[in-house]
Amino acid sequence: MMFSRESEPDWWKSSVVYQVYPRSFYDTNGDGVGDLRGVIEKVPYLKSLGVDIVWLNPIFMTPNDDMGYDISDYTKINPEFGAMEDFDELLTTLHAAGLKLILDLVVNHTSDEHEWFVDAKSSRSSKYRDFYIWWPEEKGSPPERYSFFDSNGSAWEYDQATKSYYLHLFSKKQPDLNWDNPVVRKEIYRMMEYWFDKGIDGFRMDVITYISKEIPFTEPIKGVELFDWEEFYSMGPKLHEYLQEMHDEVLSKYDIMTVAEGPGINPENVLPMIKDDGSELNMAYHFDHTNMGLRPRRMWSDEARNMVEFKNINRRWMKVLERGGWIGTFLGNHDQPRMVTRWGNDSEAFRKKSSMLLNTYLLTMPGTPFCYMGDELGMTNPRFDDIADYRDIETLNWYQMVLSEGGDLEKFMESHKITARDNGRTPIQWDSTRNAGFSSCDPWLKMNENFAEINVESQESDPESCLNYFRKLVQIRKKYDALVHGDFQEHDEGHQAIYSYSRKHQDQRLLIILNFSDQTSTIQLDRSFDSISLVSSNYIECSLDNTGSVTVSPWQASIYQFN
Ligand code: ISL
Ligand code: CA
Repeated sequence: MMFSRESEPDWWKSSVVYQVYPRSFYDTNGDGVGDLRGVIEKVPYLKSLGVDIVWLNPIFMTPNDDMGYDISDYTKINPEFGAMEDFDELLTTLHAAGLKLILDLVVNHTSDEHEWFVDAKSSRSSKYRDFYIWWPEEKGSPPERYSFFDSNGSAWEYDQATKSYYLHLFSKKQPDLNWDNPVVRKEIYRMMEYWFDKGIDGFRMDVITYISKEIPFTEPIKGVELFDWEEFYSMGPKLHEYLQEMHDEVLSKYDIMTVAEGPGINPENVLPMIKDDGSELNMAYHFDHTNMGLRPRRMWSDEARNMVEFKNINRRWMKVLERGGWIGTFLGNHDQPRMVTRWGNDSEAFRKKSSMLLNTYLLTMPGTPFCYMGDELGMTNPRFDDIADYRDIETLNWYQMVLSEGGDLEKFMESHKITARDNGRTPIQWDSTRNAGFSSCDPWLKMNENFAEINVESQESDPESCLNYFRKLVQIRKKYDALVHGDFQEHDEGHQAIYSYSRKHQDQRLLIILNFSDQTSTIQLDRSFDSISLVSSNYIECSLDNTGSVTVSPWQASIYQFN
């Protein structure tokens, strides 16, 4: 597969992104909630990782119905996280350390406590009424639309005061904005300029693919599965018109990066949104792998670990790069379980090896790597037994739905020990003291009980630790341009467990072999390799003779250089 991109590499192509979920990063004022001063204090740690860009999840005023993805004021800092002065100091400190900062743009919806919605809801003649999407009751019931989070699954909430329904694809406290209203778009662009003028380096754009709705709503659509709704809601009729307007009005005026969180995108429909003429956004990331094999409400199935399908998905997305697009590569984030639990093996025997393998995957694949806080340590799922330990509206509302349907709660809880979003939101494990050094008081979400074994302090001093292996991989990514701009050539595509590929750019040739399994395997690569040398491996022994025959140990990840 050939797609070496000779064009001048934009800084966001060769950068490594590190995602900080501030609520769970580090608490400096003893309220059990991470804060901006906590991020400031940990900038030396962020710098030590070698990463280039920090992506902060939403830090704005919010009632926390969806942990900050329900914004009630876009230019005020959530007081739980601190004040604007703290933000200004954080930005200055990150820039002084040579790190860039991107924020989370959540403009598909606001909180229902945003002044726009409070006013819009007060009267049908409010000047903000058309900031949102209403269905007056005299038109009868609105056409069925699915809400990802709502406890009754419906995306329409009835408002008694104005005898109308309003649309919310997420919780009823997250009313969707009406992007067809030019005044809404103007307000959003002004808000974006406010943050760009403060010096931020870009935005990760929350469900940006949903902002253009199919209005007027057509007839109800029946029997749609959960992830098909992502397809249905995304890439609406005016999405490109709005993104091009956003580009012309705002994005084009700054040296910034933009990344679309892209539920519902596919390798065929995504290109217009991220083509390399820069007329819309810089890159996007998809969910084809993370949704793989999951049933509605993130119920687990063994298909979720089908490595052949995982490779097929990646192969389809490589075509986007071939055709001039750019993607973000991730396994973990604040909506995902811990990657070593979901994709690796978090048992005592293989947790470290598989964590190193997954970070090798992230840092050697094409596209910009998005590394999630704590995954550099090999942090695992907490596997909460009790629904009372969960805080995420998605899990709590789905639990209520299963309960009201008389469904199998035990099966739901067993599945969510693997798949629930809270698994990736437990506080960072800094050391082995109380609350893992995250806070002086009990945190907002229970710590993972294994923090005495898995924490930054114990790994800092261990040259063989996940943390130090992550640092090494970041340096390898920076050393070899082939890992950023090189092409992607697979070997042994059909293997159920081994993922092997080479990356080539100018005179650089790297071979990566990853064994996504507990078993030792011997494979015959589909070619021989001249003068091959080991660049890095998570095993001491890793034989590869120049006939292309290689024996790989469980969860072995090796990077070779060859001519
Ligand atoms: O809910 C989904 C289907 O399982 C996800 O694909 C969802 O559409 C996607 O993860 C969007 O997530 C983003 O928007 C949500 C917020 O809760 C998430 O934290 C954020 O990442 C609503 O703002
Ligand atoms: Ca705090």
